[in-house]
Parts: sequence; C-alpha cells; structure tokens
Amino acid sequence: LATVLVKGVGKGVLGDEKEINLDYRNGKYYMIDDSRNGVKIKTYDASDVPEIDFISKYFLPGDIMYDKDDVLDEEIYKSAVDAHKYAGYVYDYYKNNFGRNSIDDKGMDIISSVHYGNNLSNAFWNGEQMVYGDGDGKTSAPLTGALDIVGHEMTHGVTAYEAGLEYQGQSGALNESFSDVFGTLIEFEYQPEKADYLCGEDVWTPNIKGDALRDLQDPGSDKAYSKQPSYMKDYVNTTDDHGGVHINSGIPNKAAYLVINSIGPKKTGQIYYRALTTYLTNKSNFYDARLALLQSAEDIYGKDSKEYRAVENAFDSVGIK
Ligand code: ASN
Ligand code: ZN
Ligand code: CA
Repeated sequence: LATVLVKGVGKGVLGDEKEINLDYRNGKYYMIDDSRNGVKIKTYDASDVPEIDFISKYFLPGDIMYDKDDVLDEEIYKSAVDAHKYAGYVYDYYKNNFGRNSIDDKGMDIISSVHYGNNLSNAFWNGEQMVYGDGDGKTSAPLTGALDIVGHEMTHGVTAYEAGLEYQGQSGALNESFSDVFGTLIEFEYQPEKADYLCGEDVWTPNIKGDALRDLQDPGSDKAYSKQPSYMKDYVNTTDDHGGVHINSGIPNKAAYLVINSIGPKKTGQIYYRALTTYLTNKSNFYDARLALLQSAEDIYGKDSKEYRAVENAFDSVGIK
C-alpha cells in the first residue's frame, strides 16, 4: 500500500499555526513524520488508555492519530500537533549538535501519546515513549505546548540509553537536571526569541503570567511552583520522590544556569552531552558530575580554557566541590 509523506498544517496548544509532516495513506492523513532518514515520529491518542500508574506499558501507546484532511485545527489535535512538531525539534537538536540518531542513537522511532489520564498536569518518559497529560486548564494547559517539557521528557530517554543515572537520590537529581538543562538548551535553539531559564512556563497556570514549574536561574524563586535549593548546604534529605529528585535537581540546575550564562547554550550543550554520554554512569553523584563536566570541558576546549573555568566556577558557587 502506497504511503506518501505530505505537509499538513496544524494549530498548537497556544493557538499557533505550524507546518507538520504527515503520512497519507488510503484517504487518511496519519500523524507519522517519516522525513528523518527512516526514524519515524509517531503521535498517538491515549484517551482510551487506562491511567494505571506512570508506566501503563500494556496499554500505551493508544491509537495513531489521523485526520480526513491535512488541516489539523480541531481541539483534539492541538496537543498532538505540538508533540509531533516538538519531537522533531528534539530529534534535530541531538542530530545537528551531536550527530545523535534518535533517543537510542540507533534510529529508534519516536513515539508520543497525548490525552493521557484525566486532566493530568504531568508528562513522562515511561521507559519506551513519551506520555503527556492534558492538564486541567488551571494548573496547566496540555503539556506538549512547552518545548522545554518535550525536551525534558525525551532527554530522560537519552539519559536512560547513556549514563543511565539511577532515579534515586543524587543520581536521580542529576537525571532530572540533565532533562531540565537540555529542555532549556533546546528552547534556546528553536525558540530563541522567547527562550528563558524557566521550565514549563508556556503551559504552567495559563491564568497566571510569568510563573513556571521550575527556574534554573533562581531555583527558589517565587516564580517557580517547585521551590528548590540552589546550594549544597540546602540539600534536602528526604525519602519522598525517590529521594527528592525534583527538589535537589535545583543545585545542578543552578550550576548549569551559571555555565550557560558564562559560555552560552552551544558550548554548554557540547560539554553536557559529552559528560552524559562518555563519563557519567548509573550511580554518579553530584561530585562525579563536576568531574565529568570538567573532563568534558578539558577534552573539547582544553584545561586552561574559559569554558573549563566556567564549569569550575559554577560548581564551586553551588558548593559541589
Ligand atoms: N514530569 C515528571 C518528570 O519527567 C514525571 C516524573 O516524575 N517522572 O520528571
Ligand atoms: Zn523529569
Ligand atoms: Ca523555558
């Protein structure tokens, strides 16, 4: 059966129009983007998938989304259009900057399921694919509307195939931090006119301006829903949330902010990617991350470089030394 790559248009969560790649087959336009040398980006509807836990592996991905024409402007398509478009940006970011071919670097297809759960203001990587809630319209809009969130979730996949940072304690907080950092770097690359150090600002509390889920620049900020420590002396010892992975990520996040602010997003991406793929392992802690990033900076820019010193100063500042 013939399948043809076609361009369609869609409307995203924020009402913005964008071009998307679709697969035309037998009178239907499927949300399959087969424009990246064999890596298919596929977007599914998880409306009928039971919300069992954060995994739901037996039931996901749900049903592949399609339309009868190439204009995807109805309400149900909004979160799908952004999941589809932004998954492409994230693929392109990793490919163009690091030569990485998809989440596993072996060309795996990229699967996203939208409309998961009931008014769920959350998103996740379930070990195989991305899963996105619609939000309740008050706490958040559908989560795919934020490129930094899509980048965050896909980066969990990259991390799983690379360093493998165990989702517990300091390695778990690093896992979270790398997701926030690359989510932000991807935002700088594809939305430079509105890029910032906030996470999830585009969808978080649609009725409140200027706030967000987290803030890399000032992790304890009033703007951030999740108040996080910025310094090692404020590290939170807890058994909640796998040892506070979404709290203590504030400390390496603050360090990453300082690095980006000093040498820019491009060089920061090179250093962080090399650390994630070459030096960090499943049990790495914050101090190991300092060493891994310093070694990466040295490998790429040299030991007496300003890039090396930027990493050193950043980790000194937050007390990881
Ligand atoms: N949104 C969360 C995250 O990606 C979901 C989770 O706790 N894994 O970190
Ligand atoms: Zn995460
Ligand atoms: Ca942001």
